[in-house]
Amino acid sequence: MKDERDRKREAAMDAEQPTRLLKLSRRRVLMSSAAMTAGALLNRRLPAQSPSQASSVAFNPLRQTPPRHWAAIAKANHPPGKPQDDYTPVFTPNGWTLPFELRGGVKVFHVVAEPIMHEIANAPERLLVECHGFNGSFPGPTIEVVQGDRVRIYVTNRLSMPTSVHWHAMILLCGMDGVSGLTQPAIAPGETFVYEFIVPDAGTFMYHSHFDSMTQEGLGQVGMFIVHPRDPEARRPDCDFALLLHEWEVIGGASRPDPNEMSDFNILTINGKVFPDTHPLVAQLGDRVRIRIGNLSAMDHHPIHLHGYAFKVTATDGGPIPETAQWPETTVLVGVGQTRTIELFADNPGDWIMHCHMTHHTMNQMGHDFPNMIGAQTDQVDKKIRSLLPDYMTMGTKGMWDMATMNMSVPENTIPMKGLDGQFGRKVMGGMATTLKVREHTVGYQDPGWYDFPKGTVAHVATAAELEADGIAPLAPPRRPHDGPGLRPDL
Ligand SMILES: [Cu+2]
Repeated sequence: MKDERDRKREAAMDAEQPTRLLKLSRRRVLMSSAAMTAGALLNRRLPAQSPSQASSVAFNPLRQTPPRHWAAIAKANHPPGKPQDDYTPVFTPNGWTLPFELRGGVKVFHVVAEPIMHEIANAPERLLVECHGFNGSFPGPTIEVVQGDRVRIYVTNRLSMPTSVHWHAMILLCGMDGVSGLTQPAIAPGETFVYEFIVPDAGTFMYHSHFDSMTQEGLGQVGMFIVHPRDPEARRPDCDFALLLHEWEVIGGASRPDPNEMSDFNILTINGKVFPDTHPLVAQLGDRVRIRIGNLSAMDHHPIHLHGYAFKVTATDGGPIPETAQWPETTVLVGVGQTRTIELFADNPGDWIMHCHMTHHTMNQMGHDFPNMIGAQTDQVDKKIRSLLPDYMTMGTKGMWDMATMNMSVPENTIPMKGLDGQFGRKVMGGMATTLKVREHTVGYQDPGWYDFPKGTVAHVATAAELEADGIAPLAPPRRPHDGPGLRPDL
């Protein structure tokens, strides 16, 4: 039987949120109110901060919280940060940084949302897509400022549909958040809106459409927004890279990515390019390297794996991670809508691949909806079909690799087989991958070409003498799983 208090509580909730009550059982209501009571008691027991603890945190009006003291931030009145003097400019491989004009101490930017043709891969296997972008490119140009800068950003809509721009993960006054319908009207085609704010926090942020996000973010209205710390004592990296991850479904022969696709993506890009068209990250031996990775893919989180190094995740889109809380990684998971900043000390020269470790994300348009032919014996079938089609050959019996090495004809504007022609042959990998090239001498971020391996440091075909010395039997011909036991000694 319900007691009087329950009846009153339910009646009160009913009045406030009639739909919510339908979903909450009385038991759950009681449990949540019990949890709230416990939480309140626990809160009361938390020790008060001692005066010494409080004063050990230096006052920084840019980081005042809570509530954010916007007036104090405005009063701080910092001069506009200068590239080189105040920060090491970020390098966006295959991309560019949006220039600004200084007007009365304010950095003025102009962002233009527009439909574009974008080249994902260039000749000989070329892929052009009809997408959206900012200022003629996908992803949009990197916006780069210094914490405390006052910025004024004009956004012009040259699309045939309304739009808006959201400054992703930046903590701003609500009216500058760029969420159409909620914090501002949508920007109509042909209109220009203006956003103005003082940038309160340093970090790796992004910007993207917040109107019909599935369509517009999906079609490429995305970009990176880098804020360097104002603190002159902050450690500056020698190289600073900005990478933005994205994904599309582009059906073979088509040029319009399908933003309605929910799960099957076949074009996975870093700064709008697929490997091997991604420009390498070039660092000099001894450099402190910072790599900022953002993910505005539609549906996939990407575990980005770097060879040759263990790095530390030093910041997320929520802010810097204290040094004592950082741990080493070789793979960093960058979820949709997240940024991760990693840092490493370039002490291991070479050509190091950096790629999403989801194997389908490094395959371009190959491997999708393809029947599983691995290991199939098709000689007899092929012979029969050849009487009708003289060049016929069943493909995929040795995986995707055999297809990548034959010059199969594919629809125009399609890149199923694009892979790397490296100094040791063809690498069957495309999509979400790039390389970190560490050299003794570099010229800016210019691609230094292939790594010149010191003699005797590359894995090679074992010689007869090596095999004999270590008692390894020279290799047998290929076998099939049911050809009898393998080399396990107990079988
Ligand atoms: Cu991935």
